[in-house]
Amino acid sequence: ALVVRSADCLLHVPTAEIWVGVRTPGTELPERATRIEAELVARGHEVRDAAAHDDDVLLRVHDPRLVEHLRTVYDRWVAAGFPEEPGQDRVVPYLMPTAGMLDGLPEREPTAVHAAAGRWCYDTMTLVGPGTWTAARAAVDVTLTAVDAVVGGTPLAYALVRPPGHHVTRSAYGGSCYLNNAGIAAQALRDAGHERVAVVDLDAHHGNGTQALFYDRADVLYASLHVDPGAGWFPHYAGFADETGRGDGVGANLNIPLAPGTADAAWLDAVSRLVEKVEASGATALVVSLGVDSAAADPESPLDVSVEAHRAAGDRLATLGLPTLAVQEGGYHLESIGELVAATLAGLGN
Ligand code: SP5
Ligand code: ZN
Repeated sequence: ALVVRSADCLLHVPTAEIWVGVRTPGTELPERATRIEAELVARGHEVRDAAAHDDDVLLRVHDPRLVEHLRTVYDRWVAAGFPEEPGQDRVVPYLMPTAGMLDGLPEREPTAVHAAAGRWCYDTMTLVGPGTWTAARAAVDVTLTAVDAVVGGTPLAYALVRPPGHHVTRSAYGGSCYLNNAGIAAQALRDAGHERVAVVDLDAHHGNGTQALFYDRADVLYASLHVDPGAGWFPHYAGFADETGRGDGVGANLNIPLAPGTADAAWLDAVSRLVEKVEASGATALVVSLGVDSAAADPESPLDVSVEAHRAAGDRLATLGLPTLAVQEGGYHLESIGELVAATLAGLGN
């Protein structure tokens, strides 16, 4: 695979995430990317730096106000005098204006930055620091550079991005994600002339953001396997099997929730069902949301999938014979993240 990367993706350094009110160490760390890159370099993959791209696709996938918020909120936060404690210089929402709170009131933009912090974010785990915007925007450049390669005839490109993206909807970020790289890739492939694009999401968590971006559309299929949100797992409110699309998008969304403890055989059966769905859709290009947090050793999911099964998943997806762009999502076990990604790409490259 052609590997596309950017040093700027390392500038987002989440020192913490706040979960159930407790400040815990960050998990979506820069070392994830350096580990993956080292492994892929060792295996002889060609590595290319991202080229700058304009905001065109980004602003059609996301609400421009979300993009502007992410671009400016850290500086506004600091200018407003937050925070006072050293080492805690991170934007954290304190109030999220839920649909139930607003209850039909006219839409208003809050004056205070500490209120704006919750206007575009739906959890307390996804903090914004000094390098967050630069890294998230660099991930978009990496993704679009990889799209260019695929459109230019490269059969398999891999966007080595962080922060990840599949939890971001049109106007709300969360789940350690800020901008939806895979969604931007799918839209860019559509714009390049692919009439139908499939997104297959292998991350252990449901990609609620990507699903939401394309839920009403027939031209982008979203198909995902993930730990059952009904068993108490993030993102809790999306990822159920009865979510099959809406309006023009009916039938263009497939969720396969898996019980905690699901291991290779059942996981690969689910991969095959995703492959069949893509085949039936008539898609001419494939985006793989390549999270590797289903691995047995991963601290963030209860799935129990081996390195060999990741290779086999790549093999099965490769039988589609489609131009393919793999985009990095989650995966938090630093000791094995490199070999998990390398194994999946080895399968995809067959
Ligand atoms: C891209 C991706 O894989 N996002 C995953 C976000 C889900 N995170 C849920 C975290 C739930 C609690 N984790 C506690 C970890 C304490 N450090
Ligand atoms: Zn995940």
